[in-house]
Amino acid sequence: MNESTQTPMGEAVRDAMGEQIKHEFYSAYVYLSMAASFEAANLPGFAHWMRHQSKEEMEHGMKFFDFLLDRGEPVHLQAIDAPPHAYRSALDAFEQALEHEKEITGRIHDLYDLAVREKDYPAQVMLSWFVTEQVEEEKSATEVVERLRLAGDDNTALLLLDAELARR
Ligand code: OFO
Repeated sequence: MNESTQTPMGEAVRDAMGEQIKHEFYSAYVYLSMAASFEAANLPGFAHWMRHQSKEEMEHGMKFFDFLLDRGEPVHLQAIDAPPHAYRSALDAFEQALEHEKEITGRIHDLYDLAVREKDYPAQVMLSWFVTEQVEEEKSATEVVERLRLAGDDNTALLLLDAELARR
């Protein structure tokens, strides 16, 4: 292939974005694993929420993938770790989901810091979408965690919440 004629990205930002593709697809795996666990537990609404989330994560990964290609940079995909697959309860799964989102928020903020330090303005603009998105991601996981805590051991409340999440 011809060499790119575009303004090159700094190596640090390029490598960190390449790494973030892996984290986003790992997130997709985490949610897909949770979806399987909810399907097995006969909670299709929670499973639907997780499948939807998993698809969103793949879209996040593709945003980084396309951004690197749009900048004329190479993409070297990395191995994705296996996700956890055992959850004690719906609450346990959603608490893990929330913790995972907080970790991703930290990674996005680190990436943004790096783009600022490297004076990569297009990367800053692109990453600002992710900064906003992480607020939404933490909010939607927190909402379910809090409602599961309210439901406690009440299976009727759990099934009502399952029916509600099926409409996501
Ligand atoms: Fe859940 O936002 Fe991407 O990883």
